[in-house]
Amino acid sequence: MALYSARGLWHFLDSPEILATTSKLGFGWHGLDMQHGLWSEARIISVLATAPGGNIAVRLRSGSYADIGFALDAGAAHIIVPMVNTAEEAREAADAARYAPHGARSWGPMSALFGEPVLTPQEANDRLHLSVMIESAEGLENLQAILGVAGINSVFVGPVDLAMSLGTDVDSLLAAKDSPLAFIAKTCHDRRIEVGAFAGSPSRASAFEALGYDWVATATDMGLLKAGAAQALES
Ligand code: 3PY
Ligand code: MG
Repeated sequence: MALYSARGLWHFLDSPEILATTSKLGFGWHGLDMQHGLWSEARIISVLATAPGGNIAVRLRSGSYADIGFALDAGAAHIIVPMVNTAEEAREAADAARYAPHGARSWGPMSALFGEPVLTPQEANDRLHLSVMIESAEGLENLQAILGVAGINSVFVGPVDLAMSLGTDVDSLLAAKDSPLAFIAKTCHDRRIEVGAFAGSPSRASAFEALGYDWVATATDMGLLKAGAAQALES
């Protein structure tokens, strides 16, 4: 079963209001981007304290123990770790994200401050969805080893970084015969691991879905704002 029921919206702007407004429009999930977007730690904490957690994914700045611990303490149920290039990096992320005996996360049920129930370590481990980003030639090369790491729930592809790393561009990568993007989807599915991708536009979202991707970010808040503004000016 797919992680999310429909296409997602990617948020660069750190706006609880945009999140609240768009969350009523039927997107299947919302990605909050701390790596390239404006989301600060304070904003993530306030949004996770009030927003329904189930369909929010937080893309972290890095896979460091500190960044992973921060987002989970703040109440994130799904974290996306960028640039996971080796099995070792995947193992470090999986370890940081779960409490013993499945990992080495430090106890931090900060969301209890906002009235959320305190999850037991087991409940927190079970609830967590950990996605690792494949977005480099090295990550692609090490895909099988990365997928072999216990505790990785899904893969999220960053096609822009991947294309740059492979010396091509996203549309060529999507259109390529024997595309590495198709290889990633098939390899994940062979191991019963779901695979998502940042698409950034509905047409690219369709292209990813045609390659078998389970969950895609179909648009960005900034993209929609610009497109809407341009359309208003034209008409
Ligand atoms: C990429 O395409 O590299 C991304 O990280 C998308 O945000
Ligand atoms: Mg990237």
